[in-house]
Amino acid sequence: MRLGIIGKPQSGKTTIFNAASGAQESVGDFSQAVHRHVVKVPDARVDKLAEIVKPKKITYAEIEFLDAPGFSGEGKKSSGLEIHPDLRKQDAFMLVVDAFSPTANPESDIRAVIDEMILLDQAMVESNIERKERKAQLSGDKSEMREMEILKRCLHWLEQEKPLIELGLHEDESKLIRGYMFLTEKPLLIVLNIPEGDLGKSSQLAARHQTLVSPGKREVAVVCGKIEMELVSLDPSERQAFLTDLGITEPAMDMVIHKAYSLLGLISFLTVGEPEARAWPIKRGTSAAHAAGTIHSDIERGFIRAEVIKFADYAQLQTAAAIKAAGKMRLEGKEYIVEDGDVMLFRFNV
Ligand SMILES: Nc1nc2c(ncn2[C@@H]2O[C@H](COP(=O)(O)OP(=O)(O)OP(=O)(O)O)[C@@H](O)[C@H]2O)c(=O)[nH]1
Ligand SMILES: [Mg+2]
Repeated sequence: MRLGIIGKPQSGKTTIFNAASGAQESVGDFSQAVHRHVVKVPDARVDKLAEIVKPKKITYAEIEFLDAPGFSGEGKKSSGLEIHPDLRKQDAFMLVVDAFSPTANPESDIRAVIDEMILLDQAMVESNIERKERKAQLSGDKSEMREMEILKRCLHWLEQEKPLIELGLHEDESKLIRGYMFLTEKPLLIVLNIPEGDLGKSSQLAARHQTLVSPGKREVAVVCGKIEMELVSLDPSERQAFLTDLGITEPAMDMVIHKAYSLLGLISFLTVGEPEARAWPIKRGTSAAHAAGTIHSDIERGFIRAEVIKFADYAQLQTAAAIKAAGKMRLEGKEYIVEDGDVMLFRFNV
């Protein structure tokens, strides 16, 4: 899954990128440089399974980050915006907001970047309507006409300065316009980048911005990018002392990655055996058969049944014998909807 890091210049995008990835790209150089990195999604459940089974290999779910410039922070006044083309290919965005500098104005910066995303989408809708409408009318092609009708609804919505994710398109409608890769159709994680001195106030700051949250569409996280970036560069042993010194219990970046993961609509099922303990990302609502298909298409094709153990039961009982004796292993069919943290074993026959 891909997550684009966006924000106005000098908002701390690369700082947050470094904090999330452990990379050491230079910050504060006004370079507007582009960076990419694949990050493991920390998962204490995988660690626990590995501790119990001691597999040869441990594999976490992954997110690919893209740190890319292009937004100006000028909002509706901006002109000639040019964003990195790969930003359109992201599954969701992390909008980094300067809440650390003395002149910071997070509310207006958030609005400005969202306005710029709206402007970019609007330009794309307009040029496509212009280009394709006549052709659709002439051909009378049903699906082209339908696409036009949806594009017009999108345009009307964007003109009201609202992001497309709030338009409430049906799934089949979204599918018809998926190819345009509209920016405002994607979920947004707003990251308030606060100064070191405000660490103690993180939860109040988060609470103050709760109105921005919209389940499945928009989330808010409060982080001090600078501290988090220093934190990932330390040895694990030094890290704890550093955290204690600052009076914080855990790195905020783990929380940010988890929020991003769930904003992408993802959950994980787990597999464990002697070769590997592993987290598998799937969309919430995926059936057992489709989940099996993420491992291998043969397992989906030859699916017989799934043996499912809740992670908490596995962690507590630990051995197959104890789990079975306690009646904590359930047999599920193809249609079973997989839940976050299910430890799964698929029986199949090809
Ligand atoms: N005090 C403080 N300064 C920060 C924080 N995060 C970033 N900065 C500073 O803000 C400046 C810009 O940080 P970058 O991470 O380079 O910002 P950017 O958004 O990547 O900048 P461009 O790529 O040039 O648009 C640097 O001087 C950072 O040290 C923070 O949490 N606290
Ligand atoms: Mg940068």
